[in-house]
Amino acid sequence: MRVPWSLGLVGALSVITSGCRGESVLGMPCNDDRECNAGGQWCDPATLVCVEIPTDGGGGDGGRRDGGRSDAGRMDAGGTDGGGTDGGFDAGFDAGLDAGPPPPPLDCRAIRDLGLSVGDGLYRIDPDGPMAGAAPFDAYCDMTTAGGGWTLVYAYTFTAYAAFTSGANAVTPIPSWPVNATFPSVPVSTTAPTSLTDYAALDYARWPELGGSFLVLSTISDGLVCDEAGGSLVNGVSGAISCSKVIFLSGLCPAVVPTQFLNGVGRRGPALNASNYYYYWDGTTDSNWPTHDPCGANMANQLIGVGTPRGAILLRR
Ligand SMILES: [Ca+2]
Repeated sequence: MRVPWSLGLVGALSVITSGCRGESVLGMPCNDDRECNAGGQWCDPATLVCVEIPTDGGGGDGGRRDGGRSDAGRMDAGGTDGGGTDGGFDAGFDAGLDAGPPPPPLDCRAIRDLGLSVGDGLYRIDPDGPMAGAAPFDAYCDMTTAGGGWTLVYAYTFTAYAAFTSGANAVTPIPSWPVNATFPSVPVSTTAPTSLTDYAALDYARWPELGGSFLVLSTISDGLVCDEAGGSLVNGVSGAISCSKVIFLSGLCPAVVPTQFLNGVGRRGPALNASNYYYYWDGTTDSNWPTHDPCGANMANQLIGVGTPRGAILLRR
């Protein structure tokens, strides 16, 4: 899969810093610079041992930089090939590599703010920062809706869309968010989705890293942007939210937005509430149904007959 050049770029940089980030591997045998990735180290081609990168300039470091770049130009770990974009990457980063490659951006908003967005798609991010925590990963960024900079953390479909109000219907999968565990649940996902149709969810414990504002997109209801106002979706705190409707699919209730986030503790999933459920992420197949009512009245006002019924939650700082 081809990726925009800046994806190759951020993917590239993350390859260098992925793996045993932050651990000293000085003196360890190696075959590749990436095995000596603690920063300031590389695989000496003469000895095949991890050593400190020489700090002297001159012609001698040309090979080192080339080696780093050519490895970096591929997103080997992710299976995506940015090879065709090496030229732009090389040209843009020749000057800066002596200081070490920059880490992947924290999230989609950072990519947007850095001017590196090339539109909606996959980007390598590292939400808990470089040199610590979890490894970088590829995330889908919405760079166009409501200002862009949104990181996709959850994409889902339905177990029984055609019988929407049946108890058998639920969103699927569900994130690892708190719900009443006594009910039979659809599968729980902790793998970041790579597109709006890659039905999966980033580990819910990591959602706060990506910000408290959220964008809800669905092919069967209206799109919302919400900010925390006491309630917090990412922290599972029931309370007030401040929302605006940004996608008008239904033609219904254009002025109605939810005003409360309700966490999933004690129920079958969290919900956004207006006069009643607006979005209800019911994840159980024995009862209840996953309301997607653009009028926020817990009615079956979702669009019917949609070819790819689905929904998504994206986050932004
Ligand atoms: Ca159900």
